[in-house]
Amino acid sequence: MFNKILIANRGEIACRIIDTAHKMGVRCVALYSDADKNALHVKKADEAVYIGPSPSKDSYLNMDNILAAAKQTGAQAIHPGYGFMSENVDFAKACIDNNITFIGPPVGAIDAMGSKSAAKEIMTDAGVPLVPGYHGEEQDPAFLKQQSVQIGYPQLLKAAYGGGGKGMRVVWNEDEFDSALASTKREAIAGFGNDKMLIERYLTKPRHVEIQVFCDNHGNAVYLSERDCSIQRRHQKVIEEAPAPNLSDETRVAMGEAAVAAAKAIDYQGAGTVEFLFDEDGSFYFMEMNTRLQVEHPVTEMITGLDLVAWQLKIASGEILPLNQSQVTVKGHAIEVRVYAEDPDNEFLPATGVLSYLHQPTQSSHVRVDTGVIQGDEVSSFYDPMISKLIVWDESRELAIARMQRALEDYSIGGLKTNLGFLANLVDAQPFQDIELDTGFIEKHHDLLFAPRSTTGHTALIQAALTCVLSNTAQVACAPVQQHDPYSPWAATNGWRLNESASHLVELKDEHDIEHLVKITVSGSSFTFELDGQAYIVDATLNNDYLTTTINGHKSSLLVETTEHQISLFNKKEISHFSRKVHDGSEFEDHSNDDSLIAPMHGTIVEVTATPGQVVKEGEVLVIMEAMKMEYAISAPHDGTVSEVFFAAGDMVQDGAQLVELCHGE
Ligand code: MV4
Repeated sequence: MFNKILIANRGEIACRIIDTAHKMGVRCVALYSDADKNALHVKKADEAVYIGPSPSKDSYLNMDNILAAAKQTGAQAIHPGYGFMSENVDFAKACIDNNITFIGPPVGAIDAMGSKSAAKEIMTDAGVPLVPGYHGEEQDPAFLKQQSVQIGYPQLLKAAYGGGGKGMRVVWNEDEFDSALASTKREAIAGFGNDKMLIERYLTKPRHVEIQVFCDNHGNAVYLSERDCSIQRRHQKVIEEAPAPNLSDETRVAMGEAAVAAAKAIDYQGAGTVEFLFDEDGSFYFMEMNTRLQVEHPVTEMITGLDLVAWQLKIASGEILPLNQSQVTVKGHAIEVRVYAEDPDNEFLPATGVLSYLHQPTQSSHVRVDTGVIQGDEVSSFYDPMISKLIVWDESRELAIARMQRALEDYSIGGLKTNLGFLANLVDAQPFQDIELDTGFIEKHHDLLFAPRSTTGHTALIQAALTCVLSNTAQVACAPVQQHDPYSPWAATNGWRLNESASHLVELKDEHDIEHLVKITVSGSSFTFELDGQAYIVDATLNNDYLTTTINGHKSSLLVETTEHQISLFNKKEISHFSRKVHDGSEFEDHSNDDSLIAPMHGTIVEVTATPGQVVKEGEVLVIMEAMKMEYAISAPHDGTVSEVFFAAGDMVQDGAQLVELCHGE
């Protein structure tokens, strides 16, 4: 096994590789560009080497700088991750020439899969099923026309050196062929420097099903189940799952064995993915082979319980495969979504900005988040704007979908647009849940997937909820404070009872009778809202009937009116009304540390009624503090004796400061 490897990548995959390498006792060298000098993968690594300016071509694609970094640090091997240099034959060769192990397939295998037509030739010899068509050397247009007529329509013209959906053209009838061939060849020359064409019968509603294969350097090969990646947008995968639903066991085995045959046909070593088109009639056809670890590999890890990066390191250092085919087991169902900084309402335009708020779902054996960013990081335009991969696992697909729905509800990002709402619509969509999967899914269900998650704008909800809370008249989420003096301001049942977590739940109903549960977290003098995966940092003041809010930096004011059960917003011409419900606040009760009464926010101590040695009853007010122009009672969460008091009237306290220590008993 290696002592030290260099990761020639960044972001989540670099972090993910480092995590496994460290578990195996392997030290890691990270690379960073100007934009990544404070990135998470740099912090995680044992060493880090600057490799150039932010643009990829000057850094993560700069072969000389990468190799120089490996030699400078004594890295014995390089893991390319995915993208960047992961399928670059020249880079793989350069590693070998510098006596550095390339953690990936042999150069010959990368080369062989570089051309679609060459790959198909190899697959034909290996008995791997291909879509009926032509992928030969003869490229005379008249000859190709003959082939086109024989294959029939619709058919697909594909550039042999194309990829990711580029250099493809659907031909619906014979009349279209000549012009389609000429234009696709021109595109191929411009895009790939090679206009060799192949022709295939066009499958109109295929699924994309891929097989994970692993081969060692001793002739062993296994497949590790399959993944369905049919739901893509412009050839970018959006959601992936394993195993592929609704496949017969016979099909699974046949695809797996075909994938292994494909890998063996090119003397493959390491992790590979064989992609198939799965037709409506149950047939499957080789599409292409990817000679790298895929972005979506975690769903395979979740159902097999294997660490594929660990397998890569073992195989690259000459070990034999850890399991044979009969030892590979599959349990449950896993789903992955790719969380992106992008705007689904604006053609998924990449979004850039600072992740001013980042709340991820809690990780567990069911929920995994692979990410390369933390709150406060900037998502730049230099690299792929993926924020994270959210992966869930459960015993069945239905349970995994439910897990994903909850995880997406718990995922909130502030500071830039994300696709979280779109992803939530996707997993909620009945056609997805009914396994109506094919590569045209997003186009076909566009309206369903792009429907706003709420008919009411988030701004109005925030303004209404804040009016409700700041007006101090509404029945907001709180439990009534202990009535020790009915005339005291603390007798009011509308203050915020503290030593619970400083969160509030305001339930509003809009004019369309749609209910909205608005969770408000107080931190310092600001409020944080999480609505449909979007987080908002808000400052607000209510002076008489004027509410001024600054929402993610955008300031606005409006007239508001509150009655017993209604909040009205008068925003220029637009008037909106909300009705509200009372919550007892118990859903936010937090007894995690009952003996330490803490300040739930930054504020000033107004009165301390607790004294050391004092025996108190549950609910007895011990401290009164002021914050955001309101006063709050902090009461004893249980009977006990005050053991220590840490502050006095007039003191300023920070959010989370311990105010009183209370012990059980007298
Ligand atoms: C096809 C096809 C239908 N029929 N080939 C897209 C890019 C490359 N992976 C091959 N692709 C396709 N090849 C035949 N004969 C449909 C696609 C295709 C597709 C395939 C997998 C996942 C998403 C896709 C989106 C559009 C088209």
